[in-house]
Amino acid sequence: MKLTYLAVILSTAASVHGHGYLTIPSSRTRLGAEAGLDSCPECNILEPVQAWPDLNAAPVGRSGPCGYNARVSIDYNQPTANWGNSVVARYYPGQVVDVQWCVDHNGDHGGMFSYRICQNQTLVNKFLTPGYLPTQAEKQAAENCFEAGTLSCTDVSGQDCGYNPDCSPGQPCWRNDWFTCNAFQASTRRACQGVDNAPLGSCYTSISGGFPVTKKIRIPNYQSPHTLLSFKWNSYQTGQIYLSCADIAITGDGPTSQSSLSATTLTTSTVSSTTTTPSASCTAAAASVAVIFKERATTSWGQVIKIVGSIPELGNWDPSAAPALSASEYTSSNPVWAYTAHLTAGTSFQYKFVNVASNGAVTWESDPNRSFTVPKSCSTTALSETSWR
Ligand SMILES: *[C@@H]1O[C@H](CO)[C@@H](O)[C@H](O)[C@H]1NC(C)=O
Ligand SMILES: *[C@@H]1O[C@H](CO)[C@@H](O)[C@H](O)[C@H]1NC(C)=O
Ligand SMILES: [Cu+2]
Repeated sequence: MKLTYLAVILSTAASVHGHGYLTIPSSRTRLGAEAGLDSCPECNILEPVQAWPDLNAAPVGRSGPCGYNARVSIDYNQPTANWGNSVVARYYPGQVVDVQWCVDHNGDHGGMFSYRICQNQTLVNKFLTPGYLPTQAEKQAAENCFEAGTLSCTDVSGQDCGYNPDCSPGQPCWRNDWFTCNAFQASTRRACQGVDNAPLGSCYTSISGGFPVTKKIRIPNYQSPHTLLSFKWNSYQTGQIYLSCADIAITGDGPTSQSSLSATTLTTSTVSSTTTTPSASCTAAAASVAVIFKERATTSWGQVIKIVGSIPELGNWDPSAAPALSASEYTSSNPVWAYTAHLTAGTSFQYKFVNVASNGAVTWESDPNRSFTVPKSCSTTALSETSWR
């Protein structure tokens, strides 16, 4: 896996600026920042290493698959009271989920990033034992397993896979430019947009404000009540690798909405009526919550209702990036559009519905903005049906 250790003599490009970390699902690093323990969550850096173009060459060292922040001397591979004891999100095998990392305005070093899941529970358990600090050898063994478990970007059909190491050097998806502008070395255009077209500060970094980088991953066909999703960003511009991880569950529960129940429950002999009952191990404070929106809006053929709002899951106010509602329940007498979002518990946001015509023209609902706070609950939450205004 790793060959030789090449100590890279860093140029001044390394600087003091920072950088990036996994934000959705909530990484241990994010929890460290929210607990007030980590004053620079984007500063979890493995350095100096050869980060490019051989993405697997560098030994992971003390950083491990969850990251070590030398600024604040926090080893995120070791569970503490603030992270690692319970899961922050529950997924099912094969589920396509939104993930997000946050890159600092001043620390976009280009390169490629990947999401990884190690399917060897024996190796992962070293990182789940309360108080236990994994050894360097355990960190490396786990890192090799995470590398082997890289989640292919192309597993999610239709996704733009620039910046993901699915492909080989020379292919168009093999990228080394900047995430924020697609303008590597265009210094005056630094951090102009963000790949999500989200405003600066849409996610938290301590130095210059963050731009979210939102992607989808497909959870592998693997089950574990507690495992880790590891994020790794290989910097192009500096000899640095950024690592963080989130505690997740992958269980066979599958979707709970009526429309998708059939396929997953018919084969099960013990179907119960507990589709919205949180399981005993569900940690209410940190779960991903299914939130159902229903909007009554009479539309003409070719028009689509979308929900657009202030969080990445709702397009950061960009209708072109916002999810469309489904018209599967729509009838002329009951013109209802519906959408189930998977949102982080406790998130507050504003939103509106928009009507997008087939030619792309967008009609917004009138003011004021709607607002909602995701409950800290593991159950599916259905908002009251609203009407176009
Ligand atoms: C998981 O890792 C352990 C420790 O390295 C190893 O002994 C075991 O064979 C691995 N299991 C699988 C299924 O690869
Ligand atoms: C709704 O939110 C948008 C985006 O934050 C903002 O520009 C607009 O002023 C808000 N509208 C009202 C009426 O508050
Ligand atoms: Cu940096």
